[in-house]
Amino acid sequence: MTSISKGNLVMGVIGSDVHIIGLRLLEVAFREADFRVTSLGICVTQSEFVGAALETNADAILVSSVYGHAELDCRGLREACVEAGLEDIALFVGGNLIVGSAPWEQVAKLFEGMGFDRAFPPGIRPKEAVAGVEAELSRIRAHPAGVPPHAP
Ligand code: B12
Repeated sequence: MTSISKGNLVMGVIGSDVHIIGLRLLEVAFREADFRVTSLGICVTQSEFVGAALETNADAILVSSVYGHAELDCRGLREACVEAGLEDIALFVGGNLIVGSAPWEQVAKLFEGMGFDRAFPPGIRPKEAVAGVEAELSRIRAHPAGVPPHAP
Protein backbone atom coordinates (compact mmCIF):
# COMPACT_ATOMS: atom_id res chain seq x y z
CA MET A 1 0.00 0.00 0.00
CA THR A 2 1.32 3.46 -0.80
CA SER A 3 0.97 6.12 1.83
CA ILE A 4 1.12 9.89 1.55
CA SER A 5 4.50 11.35 2.46
CA LYS A 6 4.60 13.60 5.52
CA GLY A 7 7.39 15.58 3.89
CA ASN A 8 10.71 15.49 2.07
CA LEU A 9 13.76 15.35 4.28
CA VAL A 10 17.43 15.69 3.43
CA MET A 11 19.73 14.33 6.10
CA GLY A 12 23.43 13.72 6.58
CA VAL A 13 26.41 13.99 8.91
CA ILE A 14 28.09 17.34 8.42
CA GLY A 15 31.77 18.25 8.11
CA SER A 16 34.55 15.68 8.56
CA ASP A 17 32.41 13.58 10.88
CA VAL A 18 32.24 9.83 10.14
CA HIS A 19 29.78 8.75 12.86
CA ILE A 20 27.15 7.02 10.73
CA ILE A 21 25.18 4.80 13.12
CA GLY A 22 22.78 7.44 14.42
CA LEU A 23 22.07 8.65 10.90
CA ARG A 24 21.27 5.14 9.69
CA LEU A 25 18.79 4.69 12.57
CA LEU A 26 17.20 8.04 11.77
CA GLU A 27 16.83 7.15 8.07
CA VAL A 28 14.89 3.99 8.99
CA ALA A 29 12.75 5.70 11.62
CA PHE A 30 11.74 8.59 9.37
CA ARG A 31 10.98 6.29 6.43
CA GLU A 32 8.85 4.08 8.68
CA ALA A 33 7.02 7.24 9.79
CA ASP A 34 6.16 7.99 6.13
CA PHE A 35 8.69 10.70 5.41
CA ARG A 36 10.56 10.72 2.10
CA VAL A 37 14.24 10.60 3.04
CA THR A 38 17.27 11.55 0.99
CA SER A 39 20.32 10.59 2.99
CA LEU A 40 23.71 11.97 2.03
CA GLY A 41 25.72 9.82 4.47
CA ILE A 42 28.84 11.11 6.22
CA CYS A 43 31.25 14.01 5.57
CA VAL A 44 28.58 16.17 3.97
CA THR A 45 29.38 19.79 3.07
CA GLN A 46 26.94 22.65 3.48
CA SER A 47 26.66 23.03 -0.28
CA GLU A 48 25.82 19.33 -0.66
CA PHE A 49 22.98 19.76 1.85
CA VAL A 50 21.70 22.81 -0.02
CA GLY A 51 22.02 21.16 -3.44
CA ALA A 52 20.13 18.06 -2.33
CA ALA A 53 17.42 20.17 -0.71
CA LEU A 54 16.93 22.10 -3.94
CA GLU A 55 16.89 18.92 -6.02
CA THR A 56 14.33 17.15 -3.84
CA ASN A 57 12.21 20.18 -2.98
CA ALA A 58 12.87 19.39 0.66
CA ASP A 59 10.77 20.59 3.56
CA ALA A 60 13.63 20.20 6.00
CA ILE A 61 17.33 19.51 6.35
CA LEU A 62 18.37 17.33 9.28
CA VAL A 63 22.00 17.80 10.18
CA SER A 64 23.71 15.22 12.36
CA SER A 65 26.98 16.06 14.11
CA VAL A 66 28.52 13.71 16.63
CA TYR A 67 32.24 14.51 16.85
CA GLY A 68 31.86 17.84 18.63
CA HIS A 69 32.53 20.39 15.89
CA ALA A 70 28.97 21.25 14.94
CA GLU A 71 29.28 24.96 15.64
CA LEU A 72 32.09 25.38 13.13
CA ASP A 73 30.51 23.09 10.54
CA CYS A 74 26.97 24.48 10.82
CA ARG A 75 27.65 28.21 10.97
CA GLY A 76 26.41 29.82 7.76
CA LEU A 77 24.09 27.01 6.69
CA ARG A 78 20.96 29.14 7.16
CA GLU A 79 22.53 31.92 5.10
CA ALA A 80 23.54 29.42 2.38
CA CYS A 81 19.93 28.18 2.23
CA VAL A 82 18.55 31.70 1.91
CA GLU A 83 21.09 32.52 -0.78
CA ALA A 84 19.96 29.44 -2.74
CA GLY A 85 16.31 30.51 -2.51
CA LEU A 86 15.40 28.11 0.32
CA GLU A 87 14.04 30.84 2.61
CA ASP A 88 11.37 28.63 4.14
CA ILE A 89 13.23 25.38 4.63
CA ALA A 90 13.25 24.00 8.17
CA LEU A 91 16.67 23.30 9.66
CA PHE A 92 17.22 20.79 12.45
CA VAL A 93 20.43 19.66 14.10
CA GLY A 94 21.18 16.89 16.57
CA GLY A 95 23.89 14.61 17.95
CA ASN A 96 26.79 15.53 20.27
CA LEU A 97 26.99 19.14 19.23
CA ILE A 98 29.81 20.39 21.41
CA VAL A 99 33.01 19.13 22.99
CA GLY A 100 32.67 18.84 26.75
CA SER A 101 29.56 19.77 28.66
CA ALA A 102 27.42 22.88 28.86
CA PRO A 103 23.82 23.37 29.96
CA TRP A 104 21.59 22.14 27.12
CA GLU A 105 19.59 25.41 27.04
CA GLN A 106 22.83 27.23 26.24
CA VAL A 107 23.71 24.82 23.41
CA ALA A 108 20.20 24.97 21.96
CA LYS A 109 20.26 28.77 22.05
CA LEU A 110 23.57 28.82 20.22
CA PHE A 111 22.21 26.74 17.33
CA GLU A 112 18.85 28.47 17.23
CA GLY A 113 20.77 31.74 17.06
CA MET A 114 22.52 30.34 13.98
CA GLY A 115 19.14 29.88 12.27
CA PHE A 116 18.21 26.32 13.19
CA ASP A 117 14.52 25.85 13.93
CA ARG A 118 15.43 23.38 16.60
CA ALA A 119 18.45 21.65 18.07
CA PHE A 120 17.93 18.18 19.54
CA PRO A 121 19.90 17.06 22.61
CA PRO A 122 22.41 14.18 22.57
CA GLY A 123 21.22 10.62 22.89
CA ILE A 124 17.63 11.06 21.81
CA ARG A 125 16.06 7.92 20.38
CA PRO A 126 14.94 7.72 16.76
CA LYS A 127 11.24 7.72 17.75
CA GLU A 128 11.71 10.87 19.83
CA ALA A 129 13.54 12.49 16.92
CA VAL A 130 10.62 11.68 14.59
CA ALA A 131 8.06 13.02 17.08
CA GLY A 132 10.10 16.19 17.62
CA VAL A 133 10.59 16.89 13.92
CA GLU A 134 6.91 16.19 13.19
CA ALA A 135 5.85 18.61 15.92
CA GLU A 136 8.22 21.30 14.65
CA LEU A 137 7.08 20.91 11.03
CA SER A 138 3.43 21.21 12.12
CA ARG A 139 4.27 24.33 14.11
CA ILE A 140 6.15 25.85 11.18
CA ARG A 141 3.37 24.99 8.69
CA ALA A 142 0.78 26.55 11.02
CA HIS A 143 2.79 29.80 11.22
CA PRO A 144 4.59 30.14 7.87
CA ALA A 145 5.53 33.78 8.48
CA GLY A 146 7.16 34.52 11.79
CA VAL A 147 7.24 31.22 13.61
CA PRO A 148 6.71 31.56 17.37
CA PRO A 149 9.35 29.84 19.51
CA HIS A 150 8.77 26.17 20.29
CA ALA A 151 7.72 25.06 23.73
CA PRO A 152 10.68 24.34 26.01
C1 B12 B 1 31.36 4.42 17.37
C2 B12 B 1 32.11 5.68 17.69
C3 B12 B 1 33.13 6.05 16.82
C4 B12 B 1 33.47 5.30 15.54
C5 B12 B 1 32.44 5.69 14.46
C6 B12 B 1 32.15 4.56 13.51
C7 B12 B 1 31.11 4.94 12.49
N1 B12 B 1 31.47 4.86 11.24
O1 B12 B 1 30.00 5.34 12.84
C8 B12 B 1 34.92 5.77 15.24
C9 B12 B 1 35.89 4.84 15.91
C10 B12 B 1 35.29 5.92 13.77
C11 B12 B 1 34.94 7.11 15.99
C12 B12 B 1 35.85 8.12 15.71
C13 B12 B 1 35.92 9.30 16.44
N2 B12 B 1 35.22 9.61 17.54
CO1 B12 B 1 33.69 8.57 18.18
N3 B12 B 1 32.41 7.57 19.12
C14 B12 B 1 31.79 6.47 18.83
C15 B12 B 1 30.80 6.13 19.96
C16 B12 B 1 31.43 5.01 20.82
C17 B12 B 1 29.41 5.70 19.54
C18 B12 B 1 28.71 6.65 18.56
C19 B12 B 1 27.42 6.02 18.13
O2 B12 B 1 27.34 5.35 17.13
N4 B12 B 1 26.34 6.18 18.96
C20 B12 B 1 25.07 5.54 18.73
C21 B12 B 1 24.14 6.43 17.88
C22 B12 B 1 22.82 5.69 17.69
O3 B12 B 1 23.90 7.62 18.61
P1 B12 B 1 24.12 9.08 18.04
O4 B12 B 1 25.18 9.10 17.02
O5 B12 B 1 24.25 9.99 19.20
O6 B12 B 1 22.76 9.42 17.29
C23 B12 B 1 21.50 9.44 17.94
C24 B12 B 1 21.09 10.77 18.58
O7 B12 B 1 22.17 11.60 18.96
C25 B12 B 1 20.20 11.43 17.58
N5 B12 B 1 20.75 12.27 16.50
C26 B12 B 1 21.95 12.27 15.92
N6 B12 B 1 22.00 13.17 14.95
C27 B12 B 1 20.81 13.78 14.89
C28 B12 B 1 20.31 14.78 14.05
C29 B12 B 1 18.99 15.21 14.22
C30 B12 B 1 18.46 16.31 13.35
C31 B12 B 1 18.17 14.62 15.22
C32 B12 B 1 16.76 15.05 15.38
C33 B12 B 1 18.68 13.62 16.06
C34 B12 B 1 19.98 13.21 15.88
O8 B12 B 1 19.55 10.35 16.98
C35 B12 B 1 20.45 9.23 16.87
C36 B12 B 1 19.65 7.96 17.01
O9 B12 B 1 19.17 7.78 18.32
C37 B12 B 1 30.71 7.49 20.74
C38 B12 B 1 30.51 7.39 22.26
C39 B12 B 1 29.09 7.11 22.60
N7 B12 B 1 28.91 6.16 23.49
O10 B12 B 1 28.19 7.76 22.08
C40 B12 B 1 32.06 8.14 20.40
C41 B12 B 1 32.14 9.64 20.29
C42 B12 B 1 30.93 10.16 19.53
N8 B12 B 1 33.33 9.86 19.51
C43 B12 B 1 34.01 10.89 19.89
C44 B12 B 1 35.23 11.33 19.29
C45 B12 B 1 35.95 12.49 19.97
C46 B12 B 1 35.75 10.73 18.14
C47 B12 B 1 37.04 11.12 17.41
C48 B12 B 1 37.27 12.62 17.26
C49 B12 B 1 38.19 10.45 18.18
C50 B12 B 1 39.57 10.78 17.65
N9 B12 B 1 40.27 11.59 18.41
O11 B12 B 1 39.94 10.33 16.59
C51 B12 B 1 36.86 10.40 16.06
C52 B12 B 1 36.19 11.32 15.03
C53 B12 B 1 36.34 10.75 13.67
C54 B12 B 1 35.53 11.58 12.69
N10 B12 B 1 36.21 12.22 11.76
O12 B12 B 1 34.32 11.64 12.79
C55 B12 B 1 33.36 11.59 21.05
C56 B12 B 1 32.69 12.90 20.65
C57 B12 B 1 32.90 13.94 21.73
C58 B12 B 1 31.99 15.13 21.64
N11 B12 B 1 31.14 15.32 20.68
O13 B12 B 1 32.07 15.87 22.58
C59 B12 B 1 32.41 10.48 21.61
C60 B12 B 1 31.13 10.99 22.30
C61 B12 B 1 33.26 9.63 22.60
C62 B12 B 1 33.63 10.41 23.85
N12 B12 B 1 32.90 10.23 24.94
O14 B12 B 1 34.54 11.17 23.85
N13 B12 B 1 33.96 7.14 16.94
